[in-house]
Amino acid sequence: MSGFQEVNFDGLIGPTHNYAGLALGNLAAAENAGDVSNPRAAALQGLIKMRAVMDLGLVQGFLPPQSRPHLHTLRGLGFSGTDKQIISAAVTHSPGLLANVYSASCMWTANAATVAPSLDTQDGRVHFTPANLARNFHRAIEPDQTALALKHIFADPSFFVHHPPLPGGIHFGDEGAANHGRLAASHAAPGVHLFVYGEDGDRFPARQKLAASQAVARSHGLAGDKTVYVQQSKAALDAGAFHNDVVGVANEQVLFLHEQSFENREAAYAAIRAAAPNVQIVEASSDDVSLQDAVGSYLFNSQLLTLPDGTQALILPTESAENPRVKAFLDKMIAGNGPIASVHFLNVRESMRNGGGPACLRLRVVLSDSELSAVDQNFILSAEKIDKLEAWVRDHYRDRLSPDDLRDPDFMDEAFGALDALTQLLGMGSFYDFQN
Ligand code: SUG
Repeated sequence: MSGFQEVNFDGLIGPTHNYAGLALGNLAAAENAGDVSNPRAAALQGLIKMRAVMDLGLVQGFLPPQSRPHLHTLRGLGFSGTDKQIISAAVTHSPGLLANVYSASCMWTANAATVAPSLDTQDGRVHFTPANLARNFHRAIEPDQTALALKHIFADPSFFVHHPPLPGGIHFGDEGAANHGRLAASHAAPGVHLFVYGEDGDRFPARQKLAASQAVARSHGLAGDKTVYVQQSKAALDAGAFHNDVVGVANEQVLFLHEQSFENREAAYAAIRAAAPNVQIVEASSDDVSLQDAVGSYLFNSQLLTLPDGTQALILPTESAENPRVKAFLDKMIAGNGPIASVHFLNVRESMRNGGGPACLRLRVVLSDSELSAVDQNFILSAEKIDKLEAWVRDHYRDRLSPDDLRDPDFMDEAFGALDALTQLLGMGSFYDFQN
C-alpha cells in the first residue's frame, strides 16, 4: 500500500487581477472596488506562498490562470466580430460586463472544485466536481475552464473521475471546497466529510446550498455515515463570511474555527463528534476574537498543514499579525501546546484586498504515491520551476491596472500574450481557446 499525502494546488494568479467589487457579501472586495491593482505583485506573492509551503517539505502544485478576457462569454451574449471589435462593442454597450469577463477570480482555487480522495470513495478513485459558482456572474463563467484544467492535470481515468459542475444554477449553488473539510486520523486514513451550507442572512445571500453539498457527496460515492452537513451561522454570513473557510479550517483530526461559525453550535459539534469521534476542536471565543476581527484578519482563512515531522502549522496572512487581538489569541494558542504547533505569516495582500486569503488560494487534493505520479508533472512545482514562473510574471505582468485599463482592446493582447508564453514555458501545446 502506497503512502498518501495532501497536495495543495494554488491558483497561479493571472495578469488581469483587478478590483471590481463584484462579489456581494465580500466586504474586502466591496471596500476596494475601483482601486488600482498590482497584478505583478499579486502573482509574485502567490508564488512566494507556494515556495514557502514547498520549503516546509510539502509537495506543491498549481492550476493555470483561465483565459481572460473571456470572449466566449461575450460571444454567447450576442457580441460578434473580431476579438477587438467584441471588446470595443462591450465597452460601448455594456461596460459593466467587461470587469466580469476580465476577472482573475479563478486564482481562488478553494472554489475550483470539491475533491474526494480515493480512500473515501466507493470505487477507490479520486473524484472531482468543479464548482458551478452560480451566485456571482464573474465566477459562474469559471466552471467550464476549471473542468478542462482538472481533466488535463488529472487525466488518467484509472485514478481520477471527473463529474460535471452541478446543474440548476443557484438552486444548486456550489462553491467547491471553500465550504468543505475532511476530518481523518491522518491524510492516509479514511475520512469524514464536513459540508457547511448556508441559508440567506438578513444582509447577504448564502452561496452554498445544502442540496448542492448532498449532490456532490452522492456523485463522489461517499458513505452516509462519513458525511456531516452543518449550517453556517447567519451571524457569520452577515459579518462577511461569504464562504465558511473565512471562519474555520479542518486538517486531519483538527477543526480550527470561530465559536460562532455554525448556526446551532452544540448540535453541530455533536454531529461532527458522532461521525469523527477523535476530532480535536480548537475554538476561538468571541471574547478573544470577534467575528469582525475574524473577517478583517482572515485568521481562519489560513492553511492548516501537516508537516513531515507530523506537527501542524498554520499559514496565515500578515493581516492576522497586524490585528493585536488576533495576534494575542495566536500567541496564547501556541503557548497552550495544543495541536497547532507553529504559525507562519505570509503577505498575500493583493488577493486579500479582494477577500482571498491563503486558504482561498489553494485546492487540497489527497493523493497516494501512485496517484501523484499520474498527475501531469508540469503542474507540480520545483524551486527551478518557481524561478521560471517568477521570471515569466516579471516579463509579462503590469504593476498597475486600473478598471479603465480594461477598456483598452490592446490590453487583451497583452493578457493573451502572457498566457500564450505560459503554455510555451510549460510545453503544454495549445490549451486556451484563443490559441485555436
Ligand atoms: O468569490 N472575490 C472572491 C474571493 C473568493 C475567496 N475564496 C474563498 N473564501 N475560498 C469571491 O468573493 C472579488 C472580485 C472582484 O470584486 O473584483 C471576488 O470575486
